[in-house]
Amino acid sequence: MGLFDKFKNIFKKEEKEEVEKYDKGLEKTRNNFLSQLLTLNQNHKVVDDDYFDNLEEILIMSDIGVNTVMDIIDRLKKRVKKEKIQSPEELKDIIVDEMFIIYVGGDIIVNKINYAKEGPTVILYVGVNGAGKTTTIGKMAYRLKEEGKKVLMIAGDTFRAGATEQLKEWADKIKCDIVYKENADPVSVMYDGVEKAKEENYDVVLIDTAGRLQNKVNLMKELEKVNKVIGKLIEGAPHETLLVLDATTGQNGISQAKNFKEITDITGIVLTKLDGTAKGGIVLAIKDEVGLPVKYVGLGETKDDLRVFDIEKYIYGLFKGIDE
Ligand SMILES: Nc1nc2c(ncn2[C@@H]2O[C@H](COP(=O)(O)OP(=O)(O)O)[C@@H](O)[C@H]2O)c(=O)[nH]1
Ligand SMILES: [Mg+2]
Repeated sequence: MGLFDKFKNIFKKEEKEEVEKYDKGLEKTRNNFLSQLLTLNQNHKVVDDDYFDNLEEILIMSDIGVNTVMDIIDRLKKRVKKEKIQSPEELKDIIVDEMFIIYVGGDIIVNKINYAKEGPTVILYVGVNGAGKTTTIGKMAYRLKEEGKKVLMIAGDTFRAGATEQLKEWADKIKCDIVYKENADPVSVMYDGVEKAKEENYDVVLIDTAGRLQNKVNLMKELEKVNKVIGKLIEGAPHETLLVLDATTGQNGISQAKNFKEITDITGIVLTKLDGTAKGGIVLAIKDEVGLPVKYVGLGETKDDLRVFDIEKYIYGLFKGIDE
């Protein structure tokens, strides 16, 4: 039995709601990718070079990333040879398996938040303008509050007009505490917020940051300062620095991730707007080409649309209907 059938059996019994969320969120990607794959299979009686050329193109079009696609194709070719596979029908299961393997590799995937053993856990959100940082913080705060945690949001983006207002709206909507200061230096807002969190025993602190400082060096200096100030108040903080990436930007997201990795110590990725793109294959490229785990995915704009990333549900969502 291939992985797809395995996932299908598991998900039939449990986690229905979660699976449906992924299912819906990946609809655009699946409609594009899976229909092309099925057409390809219909048009080819045998798995030959022409088949692989076409498959390669389909995978690249889903924004899986050229290098990652090459890896997948290589592995598929080896298996075809070894297992003497002839028809595309037989290859279907193996494509699912290999896409899963390319993500998981030999790694133990950790997408849990590294919570502090004691005191507040501080999570910093970075990423370019419009990636979805503020929205993600709103959704994340909602999730954590539902889990019973005492959550504080800090409006650390003091550059962008309206950014503080936007976070305040979220705070209102989900009834979350927030620290903000108009016309202030971001580091001073963060200082006040983290200090409050420490004194008033908050469980989790979510810090919003500005998307862009004129250049890489400035951003690096700013984040160094932020890390130093926060780390002085709470040992080990920030416990997580999550890079927020917009899935609809495709391969551009990959280069953003590589850049940010050089600027600061990124501990994970939040991939937003997966619901709004047909190029959801970017998840695989991030892991393979950037080497960072996707910890959360955004599957819509409402408070309920953030999910812990789950590769099994993702793969299932991508291939749902392949067996029909
Ligand atoms: N469809 C969809 N839209 C999203 C998602 N995450 C964020 N957005 C939208 O993307 C836009 C920019 O988000 P924002 O949080 O302001 O980005 P920031 O500049 O990084 O803080 C907003 O209109 C959000 O509603 C998502 O997962 N799905
Ligand atoms: Mg923002």
